[in-house]
Amino acid sequence: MAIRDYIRERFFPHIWCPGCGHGMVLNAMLHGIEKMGLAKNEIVMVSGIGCSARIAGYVDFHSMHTLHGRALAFATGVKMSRPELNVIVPMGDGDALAIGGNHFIHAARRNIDMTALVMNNRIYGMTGGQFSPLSGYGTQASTAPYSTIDHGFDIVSMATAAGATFVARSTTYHVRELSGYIRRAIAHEGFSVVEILTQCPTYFGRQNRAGSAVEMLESYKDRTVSLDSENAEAAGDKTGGWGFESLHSCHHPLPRSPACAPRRGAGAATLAGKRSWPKRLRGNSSDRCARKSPG
Ligand SMILES: Cc1ncc(C[n+]2csc(CCOP(=O)(O)OP(=O)(O)O)c2C)c(N)n1
Ligand code: SF4
Ligand SMILES: [Mg+2]
Repeated sequence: MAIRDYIRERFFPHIWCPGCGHGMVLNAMLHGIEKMGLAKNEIVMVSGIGCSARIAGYVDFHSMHTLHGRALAFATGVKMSRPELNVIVPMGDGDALAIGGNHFIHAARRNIDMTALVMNNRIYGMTGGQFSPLSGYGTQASTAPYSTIDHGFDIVSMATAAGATFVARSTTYHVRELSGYIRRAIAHEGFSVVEILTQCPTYFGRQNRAGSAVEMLESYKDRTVSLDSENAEAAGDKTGGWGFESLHSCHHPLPRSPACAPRRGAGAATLAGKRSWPKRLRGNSSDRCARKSPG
C-alpha cells in the first residue's frame, strides 16, 4: 500500500508549526508500517491531547482521540476487546509522563502488547510552552522564566525498570533509524516504547535560544551517540548524561516473563490470546536476547 493511502488527506493542511518535528515522526512511522505491509484496518491508533497526539487524526487507521494523559487506558481497553489488532499510542512528553505517568508505568508493568511513541520535545507545545517532567534542569519555559530546577526523567530507564519489553530512543534527525525502531516496536509482542527526541522550534526553541528548526535537528546529530557505534563506550562523556544530550539509540529487547506470554488458542480471553498472530507481527527471536546496557 502506498504511504499516501495511510493518510486522511481531507484533514490537511496539518496544524503543526513550520519546522515542528511531529510531522517527521508521522513520516517515519508510516514508512515503517508500509514496510511491514500492514493494512489500515489492522491498526488502531489511540491518542490523548497535545500537538503530538494530533497524529491520530491524520492517519486513516481506526483512530481514537481521547483525553489528555489517558490514551494508554483507552488503548488497553481496545487491546482487550480486539487483541488481534496492532495498537499504537502517540504521546507527547507531558501526555505520557506528567498527567499520564501512572498509566505509562502500569502499562509497562503489565507488558500489554501495544506500542507507545513518546514524542519528547521537552515542553508542553500545544498549551504555550510550559515545562514538562522531561524539560530537564536549567530549561527556560513559560512557567519557568528563571529556568527549571529539577531534572528530567530518563524514559528508557524508567520504561525498562517498569517492565516494558522493547525500549528504544531515537531522534527526528535519525529518521531512517527511527522508522526501523518503530517497525520493530510494532512487531514486538509486549509493551514497546520508542522515545523520540523531536523539536518544538516555536516554544522550546525560542525560549531556550536553540536556533532554527534546522539547527535543532543538527544538534540531535551533534549531541547524540548511537549505542551501536564504536563510540558507545565514550557516550557518557560526550553526552553528559540524560537530557537533550542523550544517547539516541538505546534498545532493550527483554525476554518476556512467562506471566505475560501470549496464550494462544480458542476461547483464551487474554490480552494477546484470542487469535494466533500472523508471523510477520510476531517478535523476532533477536528481540528476546539478553538486555543491553544503555551505557
Ligand atoms: C485533563 C487536561 N489537562 C490539561 C489539558 C491541557 N493540555 C492540553 S495538551 C497539554 C500538554 C501538551 O504537551 P505534550 O503532551 O508534551 O504534547 P506536545 O503539545 O508538546 O506535543 C495540556 C497541559 C487538557 N487538555 N486536559
Ligand atoms: S507548538 Fe511546538 S510542538 Fe506544537 S506544533 Fe508548534 S512546533 Fe510543534
Ligand atoms: Mg511536549
